[in-house]
Amino acid sequence: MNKPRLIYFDAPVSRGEECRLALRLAGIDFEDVRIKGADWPAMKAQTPYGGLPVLELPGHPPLAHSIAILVLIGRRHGLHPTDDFEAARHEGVMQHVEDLRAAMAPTFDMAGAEKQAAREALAADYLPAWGAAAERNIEAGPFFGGEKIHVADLKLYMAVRWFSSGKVDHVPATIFAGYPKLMGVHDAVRDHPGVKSWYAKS
Ligand SMILES: N[C@@H](CCC(=O)N[C@@H](CS)C(=O)NCC(=O)O)C(=O)O
Repeated sequence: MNKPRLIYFDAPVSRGEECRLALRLAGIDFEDVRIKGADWPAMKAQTPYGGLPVLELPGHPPLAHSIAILVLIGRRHGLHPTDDFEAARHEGVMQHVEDLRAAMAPTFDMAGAEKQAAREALAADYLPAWGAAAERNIEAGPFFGGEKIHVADLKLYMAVRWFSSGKVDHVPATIFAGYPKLMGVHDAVRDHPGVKSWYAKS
């Protein structure tokens, strides 16, 4: 292995895409390994914890769990706070995004009326509470920690972008529209030159 490899599914979404964006913003030349769904079952047990993304760095065992990957990239490349308390605050909001994904996850295996009821219940209660909690933890903006982009912003961006896309059935695309700081983080990441350059490449 000559250069870092980021292994994820073949889709520009979620935990894998936020790690790709972090590597891009860090200026790291990496191999963007995209796994087809059909190949995953045979690979799953070979990964550290049975999930993707996995980051492979020359000279190290594979690293899993998106927060660990993001924090490592961030610490090494100026995309995670150097102050330990502020760093922990950023790790907290990243866990907040993981909590959101965990709340949504059971609905992926549902269909029909069951899925609709579960999603509408989340949209009525959990999702607004999630947005309000994110909002009150964002300081002056435009990013989570202020003027500078960090890896935590990438994780917030991917979460908000997912809902704003309108592709989450039975949840209004405007679910987070009432949280201007949260939407501000989304917009600031979307408009960041490094992020724009990643999407311009394809
Ligand atoms: N805590 C892990 C979760 C990893 C995870 O569940 N990844 C999903 C894709 S976003 C996955 O690998 N799903 C397939 C599976 O669990 O078999 C992280 O933050 O990376």
